Parts: sequence; structure tokens; C-alpha cells
Amino acid sequence: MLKLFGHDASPYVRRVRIVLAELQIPFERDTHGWQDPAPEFTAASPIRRVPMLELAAGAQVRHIFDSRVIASLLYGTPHPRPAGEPPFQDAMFDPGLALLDENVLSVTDAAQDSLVNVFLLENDGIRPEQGTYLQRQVERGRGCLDWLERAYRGKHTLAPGRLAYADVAVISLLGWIRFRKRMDLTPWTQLLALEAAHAARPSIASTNPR
Ligand SMILES: N[C@@H](CCC(=O)N[C@@H](CS)C(=O)NCC(=O)O)C(=O)O
Repeated sequence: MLKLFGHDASPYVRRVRIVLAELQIPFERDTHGWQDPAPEFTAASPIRRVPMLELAAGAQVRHIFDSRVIASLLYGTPHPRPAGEPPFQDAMFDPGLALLDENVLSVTDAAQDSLVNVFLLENDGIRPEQGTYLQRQVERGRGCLDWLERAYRGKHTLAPGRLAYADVAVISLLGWIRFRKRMDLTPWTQLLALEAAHAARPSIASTNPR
């Protein structure tokens, strides 16, 4: 049985939870965050970031440390054919879409990492006004949202007719920005339309942080 480490508020953990739900892969959960980690997590992860996926005993590599690597692994494991509208499939392995998919993921990761960084430093009492590096992080977040807005112009999925991992990553970013009150998302209308189009999908609705 797979075991997923990471708390519900984490957007990276949410991406993996959505993939697991869509692919109907059974798993166990450890919902400690990085602030109060389980000893098992601390012993296994030098990165000390969530998510971490633990594979079954006997696996050649027992712990996987990054959401993107975890997602690739999950898509590669046997699973029932995903249902839903649009069907859940990965664009990562589609030669015609892989580069666009990777670019959307890179931009989403950059926004997510920068905004998480600012959020965690604010929790430590350090405000963006105190450093140009932090201001750049916020600007990077906005610039990435602008780029994504253009990438999703007129579309509710990156790849026609299917929900891909890149879409899941963007939806998780938007949910986290709202949950952590990072910024007003009103200017990014295409991204809000993408989010609204999939909001009722069970894997998305059940993982939305509140
Ligand atoms: N590239 C990693 C990023 C994971 C990440 O940054 N997770 C955050 C929670 S949202 C974390 O654990 N941060 C703790 C820290 O940086 O100390 C992934 O995709 O899994």
C-alpha cells in the first residue's frame, strides 16, 4: 500500500491527492505537515518538504520526494481507466503536448514556490517590503499568473478534451492563493474560468482547502 505524507493545506500535496483520486489508486495517509513531522518522515526525507510518497516494502526506491516525480510514477502504475468529464489523462507523455505541459508546470511551480516562500517568511515576521528579493518573489508570482492566463485563453483544459496534471497544478495553485489570502485573483479571469469549470469534480471539490 502506498502512503502519502503531507497536510491538506499544501497545494503540492493536493496535486497528488487529486491524481490518486482520479486514478482510483488506494493509499494511506500521514497528514502531519512539515512543521510537526512524523518521525518516519524526518528519518526518510532529507528535503523535509511535503508531499513524500512511501512505496511498498521491497521497492527499490522506497521514498519519492517531489510531487512531479510522484505524479509521473502514479500515471505509470496500473490503474482503472479514469472516468469523468473531461477524462483525466496525462499530457506529459503525449509528444504533441509534452513541452507545453512542462512549461505550464514550470511556470506554476515557480509561482507556487515563490508565493509559499513569501508566505512562510511572513509567518516568521519578515515582510516583502523588507527585501528586494522578496518583492521579486511576489512579482514572479504575478508574472506567472499573467503567463498562465494567456496559456489558458479560451480553454478550460490545456489539452483539448482531457484534464491533465498541468491543469491540476494550476487549480491547486489558485485554491491555495485564495485559502492563504495571498492575492485577489479577480484580474485572472481565464484562470478563474478554468477553476470554475472543474470545481464540482469530486477529486477537486473534496481536496479544496478550507
Ligand atoms: N518541489 C516540491 C515542493 C514541495 C514544497 O515546497 N512543499 C512545501 C509545502 S506546500 C513544504 O513542505 N515546505 C516546507 C519548507 O520549505 O520548509 C514538490 O513539488 O513536491
